[in-house]
Amino acid sequence: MSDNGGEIEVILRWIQILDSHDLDEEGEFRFLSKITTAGQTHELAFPGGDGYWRISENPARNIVDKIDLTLYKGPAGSDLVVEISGEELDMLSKNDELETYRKEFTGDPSSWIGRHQPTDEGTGDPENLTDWRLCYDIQKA
Ligand SMILES: [Ca+2]
Ligand SMILES: [Ca+2]
Ligand SMILES: [Ca+2]
Repeated sequence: MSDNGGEIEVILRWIQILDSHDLDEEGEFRFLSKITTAGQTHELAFPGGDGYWRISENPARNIVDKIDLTLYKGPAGSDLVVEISGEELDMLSKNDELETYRKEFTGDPSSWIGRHQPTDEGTGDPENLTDWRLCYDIQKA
């Protein structure tokens, strides 16, 4: 296992829903994160169990803030892949899948440290997906 000697923590801060994928503009969402580093994938389903978050696409209340959920804490390998998928639950039809977020970090792990958010890389910002947005921090653990 490659280990550059440092430990990192990936912490989800907030998500925002741009398209509820539901007729009443309020969807029921659950997410799955897959953090891969040092040859291992760490999965976390949230909010967990049979739970879901009911989130409106109304711009006045479409953000779930202060999530502060640790998706991974441990050694940093030579690269890191952050992948988060989400789905909107439906009773009578197939669930709707949100666009999957995926970002690969390479090089010196110290360059991964910081806030990753939808508003700092202009058009095509990777945290600004077609139907949702997210913000997370990578910190030294
Ligand atoms: Ca739906
Ligand atoms: Ca629904
Ligand atoms: Ca960004």
